[in-house]
Amino acid sequence: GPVLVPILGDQLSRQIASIRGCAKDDTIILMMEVWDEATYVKHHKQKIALIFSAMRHFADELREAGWTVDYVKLDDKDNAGSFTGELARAVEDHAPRLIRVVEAGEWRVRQDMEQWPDKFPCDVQILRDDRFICPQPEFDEWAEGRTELRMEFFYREMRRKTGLLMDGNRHEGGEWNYDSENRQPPKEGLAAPERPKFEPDQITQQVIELVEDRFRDHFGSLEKFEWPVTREEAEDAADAFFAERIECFGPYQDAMVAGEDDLFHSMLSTSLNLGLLDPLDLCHRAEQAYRDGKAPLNSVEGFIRQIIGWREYVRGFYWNQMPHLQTANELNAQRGLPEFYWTGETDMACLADCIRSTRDNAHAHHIQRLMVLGNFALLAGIIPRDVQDWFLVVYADAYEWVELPNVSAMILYADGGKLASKPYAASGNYINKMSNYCAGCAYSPTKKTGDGACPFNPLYWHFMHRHRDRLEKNRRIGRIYANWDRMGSEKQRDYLRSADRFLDTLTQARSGWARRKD
Ligand code: FAD
Ligand code: DLZ
Ligand code: SF4
Repeated sequence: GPVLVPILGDQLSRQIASIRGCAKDDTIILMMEVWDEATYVKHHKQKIALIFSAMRHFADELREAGWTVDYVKLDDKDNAGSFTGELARAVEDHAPRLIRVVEAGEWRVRQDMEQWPDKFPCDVQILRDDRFICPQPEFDEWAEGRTELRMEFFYREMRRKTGLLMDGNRHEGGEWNYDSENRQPPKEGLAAPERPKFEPDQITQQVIELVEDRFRDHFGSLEKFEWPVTREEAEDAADAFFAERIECFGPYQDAMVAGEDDLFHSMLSTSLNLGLLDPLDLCHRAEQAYRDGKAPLNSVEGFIRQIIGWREYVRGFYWNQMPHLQTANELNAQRGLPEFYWTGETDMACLADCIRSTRDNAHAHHIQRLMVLGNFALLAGIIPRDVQDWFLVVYADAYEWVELPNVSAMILYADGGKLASKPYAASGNYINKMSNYCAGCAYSPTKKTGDGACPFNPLYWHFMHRHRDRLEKNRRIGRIYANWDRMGSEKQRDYLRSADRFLDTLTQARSGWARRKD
């Protein structure tokens, strides 16, 4: 029989290891739209549409290149509903001598995959996903014996390994990291050049109809579907970023402007995670922009750090820390997710805008995820599992390997500080400085307690107070308690009472938004 090559929805690259070295006349490529994957959480409608459309386009691209593709659509009458079930059907149909597959990106799927050698009457080869720069054994070796894992040191290793922004052994410009130059607040009227929008073609339109029909009760809007769905479109999106936006990417990386949903961000995460773009290739192009004098070092270094630093690092961290990362709750957070995360109905202007963008675009940029949506969840003590489900559902770029470390470890400190040196807790002052949200808000960021005070202010002290035992010992945050003690007990009581009163007003989300009840 032939070689059977299953390609999962986030493996849409013709350079993927499972296809490399196969012969066209001896290989059947299997792609599967399955109910299990589409509903293990109730993904944003745009996320499902994006993945199905990109899968269908990729199958066409493979066929045009001469490959044989067995493509199973969601509505095909005999669809078994799961990867393993569909693979069993394909094994019946094609009687392969070998199944050759690249390891799944997510724990859940890899558990299933590891059963395949026992389940099927042919050889099964599970290959390493070499789209990532750092192989897992290399990460595990680096992490071994360290109690704290810090991105910065890992990142330097990746710079040496890839030679990006290196001049022999010297790092470009004399600093490894230019983050301190990447924190400019938005100027009045700050806006970015329009990025290319990709009109849904016929394939995408069909998929959108399918999603409207079959996933009606999922979160999110499908009105504005503008994602690149092919490698060609993704390359166009990257071209536009390198031509028009990378210059300001660095300085305004942490800025937020109401109604400006992308600013100078690349908007390439969905394409990277699907496999339409290659991470290392993007980094080389960024470096070229710097060498050509088209973009400053702080922008280019920042962009490269997000990819060979953060992106590689969270992936290594995920596999290093699973499965307990999923259940870690070191701060013992016990409050259910507030309903407004789904409805956007809150008087807090910053949160309302971030949730609107999330609903309309299946996207929010990094600092919105971290310092608004994440910061609130941290301060309010929301149950990690609830927050994880929300982030996994709502973003078109969300896969557990990248979502979970960012949510559990980066924003919630639920891992007790293995990944982050301190919780990213901030009061309204930070959001006021880095955005124009507060001018249009029912609350005042300068009012500390009582009616009309920005809820982030009392929540910040409530958080610090309730975690004093743990955080006071932390070098990077412990000094805060001197300010708290200096306030005196009356002021402290004001803060705590204001926070409690606010927390009492939160309505918990009804169940059924994130997971199916079946
Ligand atoms: P840019 O700002 O242009 O950055 C360039 C690239 O760097 C991104 O495309 C992405 O691939 C990578 N990158 C940047 N930051 C991170 C990071 N912290 N971790 C991993 N990669 C990073 N990113 C996802 O791809 N999927 C997720 O599910 C996801 N969940 C997140 C949850 C939280 C709570 C936080 C704080 C961040 C999360 N991120 C996630 C990281 C980041 O917010 C997105 O990658 C980014 O907003 C995507 O937009 P962009 O392509 O315009 O990014
Ligand atoms: C996210 C997703 C969705 C919604 N649907 C599918 C699908 O029907 N078929 C598929 O192959 N992949 C899908 N994916 C992406 C997978 O969840 C992703 O490839 C694996 O979870 C990675 O481990
Ligand atoms: Fe957000 Fe507070 Fe500013 Fe309102 S005042 S926008 S709640 S930070």
